[in-house]
Amino acid sequence: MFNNLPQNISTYGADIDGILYLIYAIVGFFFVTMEGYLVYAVVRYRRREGVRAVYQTGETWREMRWVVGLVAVVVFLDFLIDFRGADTWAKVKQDFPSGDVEILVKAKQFAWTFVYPGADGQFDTKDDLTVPRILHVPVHRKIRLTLTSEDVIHSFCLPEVRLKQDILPGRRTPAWFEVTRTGTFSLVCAELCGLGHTKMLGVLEVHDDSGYERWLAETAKEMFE
Ligand SMILES: [Cu+2]
Repeated sequence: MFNNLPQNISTYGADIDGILYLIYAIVGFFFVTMEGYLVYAVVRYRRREGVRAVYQTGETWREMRWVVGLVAVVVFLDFLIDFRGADTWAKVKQDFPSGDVEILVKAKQFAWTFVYPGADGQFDTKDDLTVPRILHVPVHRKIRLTLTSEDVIHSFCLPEVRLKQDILPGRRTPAWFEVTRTGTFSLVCAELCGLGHTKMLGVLEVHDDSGYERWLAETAKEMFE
């Protein structure tokens, strides 16, 4: 019923969705409880014929018990989410696995360009492949990205992979992912980067191994012949 997220095609997607659902559950519980009590109180204490309102001075310490108690509960829940989130953060943004495939991502107003190291496996050599708009990757492989921007702050976002990473001009930002199925998926810029921001669309094309090798060979052929 609450599953309105895009489909998950990433090895770490379930971890991120798990945190979202945990937050949904906690916030949902408080929302229903608090709003429920509000409605109850409005009905229960409404104005009624012949019933006089009572003036209450309040009791500081009794009220403080409620405030302190609820703050303690919320802080506890916050730690719960942090503990759960810390592992996922480390997995996605800190402990980068060595990549099976390395790709340089260049963002600029308003387009994506992807650079593949070519047959020699080295960047900045003659056989580098420069590909506009479509990010081609093999399925079930660890993809290491280096994200760069030529002008302003962009955000590299693959919704189905659950990866979103800001890109700052003048910096090389690492990212990684591994996809679990082949197909065509969305790639967007998730940072308002100028008037053409919404046109800054790309495509994530996930091939099987042989399809990827074939694509690499064909692209190299086209570029260097
Ligand atoms: Cu952008």
